[in-house]
This record gives sequence, structure tokens and C-alpha cells, in this order.
Amino acid sequence: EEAGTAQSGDSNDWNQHRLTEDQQSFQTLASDFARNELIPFAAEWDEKKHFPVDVLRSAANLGFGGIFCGHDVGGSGLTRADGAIIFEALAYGDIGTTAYLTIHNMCCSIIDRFGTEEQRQTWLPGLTCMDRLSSYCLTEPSSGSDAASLRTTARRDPGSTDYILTGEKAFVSGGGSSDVYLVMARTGADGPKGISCFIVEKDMPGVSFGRQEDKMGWRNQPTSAVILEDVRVPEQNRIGAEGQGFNIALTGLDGGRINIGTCSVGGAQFCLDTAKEYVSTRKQFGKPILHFQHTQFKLADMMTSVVASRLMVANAAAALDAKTPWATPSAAMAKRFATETCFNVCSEALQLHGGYGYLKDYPIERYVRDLRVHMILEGTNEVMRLVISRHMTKK
Ligand code: FAD
Ligand code: 2MC
Repeated sequence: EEAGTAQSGDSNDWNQHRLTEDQQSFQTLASDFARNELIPFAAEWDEKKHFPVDVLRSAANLGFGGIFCGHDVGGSGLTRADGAIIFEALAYGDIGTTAYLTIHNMCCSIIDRFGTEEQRQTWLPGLTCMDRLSSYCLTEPSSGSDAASLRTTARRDPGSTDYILTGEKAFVSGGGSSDVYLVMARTGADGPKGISCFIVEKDMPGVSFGRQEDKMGWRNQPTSAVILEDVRVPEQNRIGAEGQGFNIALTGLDGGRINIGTCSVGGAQFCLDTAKEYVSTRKQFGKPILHFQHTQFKLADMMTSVVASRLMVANAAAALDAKTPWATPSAAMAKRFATETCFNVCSEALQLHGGYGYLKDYPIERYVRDLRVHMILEGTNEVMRLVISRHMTKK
């Protein structure tokens, strides 16, 4: 049998008692999409570094381009809990495509939540249908974890109400392909309170892109620097008030971190299902390796890890939906726990495949490569620990 065709099967059914009927239908919709539109092509996209924009647009046709946005701008008006179910089912089929989709959704939800009515109507209809793609630009070459030290400037043009943006953003997912960039830039003093959020368009004079980064994973989506050289941006492209940018950026990341955890859960479930199939058929010492109790216990531990991660993510999504004061540390805990635990599950699935797991003929090595970066981006797992411990010790 061709590698990579395992379905989520009965293991995913264990989740059903928690889901509403609506959630079960989103899950089916997303699972079918993953099976038909992602799984058969994901290895080739990874190999050829192909960014499947047409497939993203098909996902948007199902309502996955603006999951958290209002219906009036083409969004689906769903909750974080709903989003987690959709993204997990999609990530089961392909991490890179789904992870980009989560970032696009983060940008859309920022505009939906913090934009004026005019800004919502101007930008969101084109984004939610994914006619236009969006990217999130916080990181710079000299400010990664210490994001509030960013140096890109947005100065008022003395002769008008426009801003002039200058600086360089690093590691931008979708860089060069996206049409709309949410850029955090400094309008005031040093530190988090001097930052504002702007919409920069790809074709504005002074916008250019660095080379496409050659990455270990997430190879089917582009990553590049975004270079801003005296880019004139009208005042109506500023999202929120001056000085609110860092707060906007971090609010977006609370949801983003849940999404990244979710992508890890989907990937781990895929690797577990694939490994379960493999050990049932691969024979050594005269019997399927599944018949060794070590293998059975390994599968049991992997399943427990996936379920625990899924529940951590669901808990954080519920906290964010309920707007509790614990939403931020809950998202950080879910991201830290799910990305580490699920990476280990994928690595164990590779181990269960023996040497074959290391070959590109099988899908597992790709999931291992793709999941590795989830412990780094949208805030490293060390930063997640910092966020959690600060909340624990806050007076
Ligand atoms: P650094 O901050 O230099 O960290 C290096 C190491 O030091 C890490 O292990 C870190 O955890 C540790 N460290 C730092 N500070 C502390 C501390 N206080 N205590 C303990 N340890 C610490 N950014 C965007 O804005 N938009 C994107 O779309 C985007 N996409 C990305 C896609 C990919 C594939 C990658 C790899 C990155 C992407 N990023 C993006 C950037 C990503 O968010 C940063 O790489 C990440 O936040 C870490 O920053 P850094 O790489 O500068 O590492
Ligand atoms: N929600 C809303 N606002 C927040 C917030 C949150 N979760 N966290 C911080 N803020 C705001 C808030 O206004 C706060 O002020 P106050 O405390 O008065 O309310 C202000 O920011 C300053 O916060 P801190 O004092 O905590 O700021 P500090 O500079 O010490 O550290 C830290 C913040 C380390 C948590 C932050 O810089 C961080 O998360 N770093 C990691 C950066 C990151 O996640 N990058 C991801 C890039 S995107 C990506 O990788 C993709 C793939 C898309």
C-alpha cells in the first residue's frame, strides 16, 4: 500500500463526545478536504517548494479563510474552539499549508477585531476569500524573542498625515507571495508602548523582499525578509491607536499560539495512525512488530500524549473564547506542551518505522521536519515558559 494514505480512523472518534453537531460537521468537512486536497500532494509540494495558493483558495471557499471574522466581511464567525477542530483536521493532511492558513487567519482576525468599520470593509472581503493573502511581520533580524525592542520606524511625513516606514522584518511567512502585510513599527519611544500596527501592501513603492529562506520544514510555504525603504503608508492603514501595536500583535499571538499547538496535534495524530498501520504489517522475528508488548505500550503512550495535547489546546481555546484572564498563559501552556509532546510522538512514529521512517518514501520524516519549528516560532517554548511563570508570580 502506498505510504501516507492512513485515515484518522477510530482514534479520532475518541474526540466526538466533546464536540457539538456543528463541530462534527466542520471536522468532517476539514478532514475530507485534507484527505482529498492535501494528503495526496503534500510530499510533492515539500519537494518542489510549491506554495499551493489555489488549494488555499479552495479552503477559503469552505469558509476557512476568515474563520474568526464576522459574516458581514465574508468570515465564518466561529469560535477559537471551532477553529482548533478545523485546523487540527487540516494539519493532519499537511502542516505547511495549514500553518500558513492559521497565520492568514490571525491577520484577518486582528483587522476584524481592531480595525475600524471602514478598515474592516476595505480589507477583509478580499482576504477572507483568499483572493488576497496576508502576512504578519513582528520579528526583525535583531529582535526575535525580545520583540518589543523592534527598530522599524514609522515617522509622520511633515507635509501630510502619511507615515514613512523604514526597516527590515525577518522570517515573514508568506513573504513575497502575500499581498497584505501587518507590520509592527515604532512611532514612539523605546519599548512596547512605542509600537503601532500598519497595513503595508506588496506593491507600495519601497517594499522589497529578501531571498526565500531554505528551510528544514514548512518548505511548501515561502519565508523571507520584508524590506521597507521609505515606504509611504496612509494614516488610514494604521490599525488601532498609535502605541497600541504591541498589544495588538500579542493579542493576535494568543490565538496564533493555540493554532500552532493545534497543527502539532493534527500532525502527531497522522504520524500515530500511520505508525499503527505500519507495525500491524511489518514483520520481524516471525510476527508483526505490533505483537511485541513494547510496541503496544509505545502506541498507548503516543495516543495518551496526543489526547493530552488536544485537551490542552481545547482548554486554551475555551479560555480565549471566554476571555478569561488566564487566556494568555493557557495559550502559552498549550503551545509549549502540544508542540513538544507532539514532536516527540512524530519522532516515536519514525522510530517505529525503523530505517524506512528515515526515507522520503514515507511521510513521517516530513512531519518531523515540519513540526520541529513549532517549538521556535510564534514565540519560542522558552518564551512560553517566561509568559507562564510571569503570570504565576504576578502580584
Ligand atoms: P532568539 O530570540 O535570538 O532566541 C535564540 C534562543 O534564545 C532561543 O532558544 C530562545 O528561546 C532563547 N531565549 C531568548 N530569550 C530568552 C530568555 N529570556 N530566556 C531564555 N531563553 C531565551 N516572525 C514573524 O514575525 N512573522 C512570521 O510570519 C514568522 N514566521 C516564521 C517562520 C519560520 C519558519 C521561522 C523559523 C520563524 C518565523 N518567525 C516569524 C520568527 C520567529 O517568531 C522567531 O524566530 C522566534 O520568535 C525566535 O526569535 P529568534 O529567531 O530571533 O531567536
Ligand atoms: N496580549 C495583549 N497584550 C499583551 C500581551 C498579550 N498576551 N502580552 C503583552 N502585551 C502588551 C501589554 O500592553 C503589555 O503592557 P502591560 O503589561 O502594561 O499591559 C506590553 O505588551 C508589554 O508586555 P511585557 O512587559 O510582557 O513585554 P516584554 O517586552 O517584557 O516581553 C514577551 C514580552 C517576551 C512575552 C514578548 O516579547 C513575546 O511574546 N516575545 C516572543 C515574540 C513572538 O512570539 N514572536 C512571534 C512572531 S510571529 C511568528 O513566529 C509566526 C510564525 C507568525
